Formats: sequence, structure tokens, C-alpha cells
Amino acid sequence: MSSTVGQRPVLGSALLTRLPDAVRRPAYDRRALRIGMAHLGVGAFHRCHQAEFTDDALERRFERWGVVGINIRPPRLGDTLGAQDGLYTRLLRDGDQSEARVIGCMLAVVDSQDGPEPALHTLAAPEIDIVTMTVTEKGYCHQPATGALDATHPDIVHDLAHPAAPRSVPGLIAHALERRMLSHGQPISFVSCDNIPSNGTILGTVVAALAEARGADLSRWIEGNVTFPETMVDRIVPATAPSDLAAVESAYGYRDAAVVVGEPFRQWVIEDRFAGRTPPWALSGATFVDDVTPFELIKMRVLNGAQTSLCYLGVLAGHEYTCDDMTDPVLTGFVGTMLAEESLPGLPPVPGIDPEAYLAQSFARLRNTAIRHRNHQIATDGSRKIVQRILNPIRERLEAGGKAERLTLIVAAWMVYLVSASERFGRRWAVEDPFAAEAELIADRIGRDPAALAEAFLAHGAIFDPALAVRPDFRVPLIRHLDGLLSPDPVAYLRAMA
Ligand code: CS2
Repeated sequence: MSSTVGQRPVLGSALLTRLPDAVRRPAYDRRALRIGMAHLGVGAFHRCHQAEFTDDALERRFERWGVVGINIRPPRLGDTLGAQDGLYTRLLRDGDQSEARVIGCMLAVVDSQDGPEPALHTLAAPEIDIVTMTVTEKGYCHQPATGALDATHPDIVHDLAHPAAPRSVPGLIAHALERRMLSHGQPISFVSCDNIPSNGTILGTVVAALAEARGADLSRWIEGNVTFPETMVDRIVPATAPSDLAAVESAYGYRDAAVVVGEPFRQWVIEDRFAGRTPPWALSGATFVDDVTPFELIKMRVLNGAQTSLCYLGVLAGHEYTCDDMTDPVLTGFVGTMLAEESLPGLPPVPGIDPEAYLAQSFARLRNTAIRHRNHQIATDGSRKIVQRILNPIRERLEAGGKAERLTLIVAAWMVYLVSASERFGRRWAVEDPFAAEAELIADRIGRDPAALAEAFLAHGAIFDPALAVRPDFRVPLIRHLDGLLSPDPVAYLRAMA
């Protein structure tokens, strides 16, 4: 199908053979492709990462690995990807270079926002051997501090009472597995591609907790037939902007409502633990390993640690994008020294990766001016991200007898970012974070008192490990940095620190 809006055709199967030469198209016969996988949570990151690995694999060894994309939350997929036969343009940009490719592996989309049935039906289908997923950290309904299921989460309370009509992601998976067990019994692997530590273990734990509530048969069947491998995923993919859609239309002459834009760099490290068939992702450069942990740690603490640090400092310095932050020597000097002196020393050895080179490469990636990654986008859900990116390195470093002055300043910057969204601090911007409302109450109650603000934040055990929160070598610099960053000229404070 392909339709025409004005003079410009819309991307779809009929347009595939008529694309301009500058747009790379699938080199395999898409009409012969059959469904073998599903993806839960189709957003820009999936389209620019796992789907591209799958297309590369299909081009090298053609097997049954077509994808069904499922969304159970907004946005709806039918009107965009669905109307384009699952096709979309993936742009890679670096400086003034741009490379366009149409990705072909998504054969169908399922919108399950109005009820679980369409998603359940797909996940329980015997031809689905693998489900990859990107549902954000909140989607796992776990307690960040322990990794256990959060039984007080409203969707989990609902799903425990109504297991056949699930609302949560773990509830959906548990019920789909029950249907599989009771019908065909085919094994399946769930591959979490969310940027959270021990993603597979967390997923397996929350699903097992719901399955247990259904009875021993289901738990036993899951143990024998389902796996949840860990993965580390990496590629910087900012939210698509209207100007990206316009760029495709003007450069290539067709309309595409599902364009994604990413950087050239990509990495995928996957724990080799599958219940059945595995796509030949290794042929596309993915690495299968026994232990993902060291890869996950360096990625979250160096690349993501830099992004999180720069986003708060960048907002305070009045910058919009990461690449703007990277032109500010005060920021790059501070963050570079912080990572080299306080984050790298605590990392375990990572097979095949030199930490200093990894840091240099990360900085080079963040300098890419063609990637417009908003500081406020990276700051979203910061209360979750800061634990693995900043707080865990601080705790480990202090416990080992070191100092973590600079990492601690980032915690203060995050607090200033949160309180600045409150009425009492002039609502300088809006914050999207599960902790935002709480932070606003703290800010309105306390005002500009660094010691009292720190005290109120540190009392939140779900974010701050109590053993860290009581340490004077954390609290004292935190209060000092809060005082400095709450001053009228936070950049001057930072410059003095740098
Ligand atoms: C970013 C990540 O928004 C964020 O939290 O730090 O999305 C980051 O771009 C990716 O993890 C890179 O792989």
C-alpha cells in the first residue's frame, strides 16, 4: 500500500522499489519474510537499534525473523508505522554527514492501548520465539532498591486480582505465558533492551512473582521453557523532531511519519541464554557473552554518567542540547575529570575495552553536532537514572576509602534542577519524573536552605541507599555544592570547582 499526500508519496511497500538511490533499502525479499519475533514498546530507540541489527542479520542470513511491533501505551502505531506497512526511514547523522536507510523487518503492528487482548494474542502465538522489549524502567513495576516486584504498584494490585485482564507489563507477560503453557507449550525468550542494570534478572523476577500467584504449574513451566537474558544496548537516539520528517521529505521526496535519527555508533551485548532459536544478530556485530555486567557498568557510568551530568549542568548554564554542553570548557573539564578520577577507577575490567579509550570515544560521540539531544529529555526520570549512573559509583568509591566530590556535585545539580521546577523557586522549567511531585513539595516547604533540602531528599530510601545517606563524606560536600549551585551564578561556582 502507498498513498499520496499532495505531490509527495507516503512511504509504504509500493514505494520500496522506487526509492531514490541515496536511500538504502532492505536487500532481502521482504515478501518472503515471516514473523518470528515481537517487540513490546515500539519507540525511536527500538527502531534505530534492535530493528537495524535485525535487518543487518536478515541481509546476511535470511531466516524467519520478521517482527510484530506492539504498543500497550501511547503512541498508537496503526496510523504511522501501520499505514506505512511497517516501513520507516532510519537516518544516521554525524556532523554534516547523513545516511538514510529504510528498515524492513517490522511486518505488522498491534495497538493494545484499549485493552490487553491484542497484545496477549500476539505474545501467546506459537510462531513468536523471542520478544524484545523497551518499556522504560517504570514499566517493570519493581522496587529499584531491591529489584523485587512492587506489590503496592496500582497496576500490580489490579493484575494480582484480575490476572486474565492485565494492565502492567509483567502481568501481560505472565498471562501470555500461561496461555502458551495451556495451548502449544512453545519455549520463548524475553530480551529486555531497557537501559537499567540487570534488566533481564529484574524482568524474570517480576514475572516469576506474578506467576507464583497463579500456582506452581506456571512457575515450573516458566523455569523450564522461558529465559530472560541480560543485555547492554547503546546508541544515542534523541526524540524525532518535526524537522527530521521535513528533512526526509525534502531530501528524498517522500513522506514518512516514523523517521528515526541516531548516531553512527551502536553496540549490543547480549547474555547467551535463549530458550529456543536465536536471530543471527552476531552477524550484525552484536556480542554474545556469559556476563553482561562489566559492559553494562562502563556504559552506564561513563557514557550515561556523562550525559546525565552534562544535562543538569547544561540546563543550569543555559544550554539546550548535549552538543552545546560539549562546547563549554567549564562543563567538559569538570565532567571529564570527574569520570577519569572518580568513575573509571571503580570499574571492573571489561573484555576488549580500554576504559580511557572508552571515555575519549564517549566524549567524541557527545560532541556530534548533528545529534540534537535535549538536556531536558535526558533529565526525564532522573530519579531513576541517577542511582546507577552517579549514586552507586559514589557509594562504592567512598566505601573503598576514596573521594567523590565531583560526582556528589552532580547529585546537588540534580536536586537544584528538581526544586527549580517548584512554585517557590519560580517554576523555571517543567520536570518529568516519578519523583517530581514529591520534590516540588519538598521545595515549597523548605525553600532555599541547602542543609534542610539535602536532609529531605536523602530521606528517600528508594533513591538513596540509607548507608550512603548517613555518610558525612557524602552529606557535607553535598550541602556545600547545593549552596554553591543555588547561588545566582552556579556556573561561577562550577568554574571555581573545575
Ligand atoms: C540517555 C540515553 O535519555 C537518556 O537517559 O542517557 O537514552 C542514552 O542516549 C542511551 O542510553 C545511549 O545508548
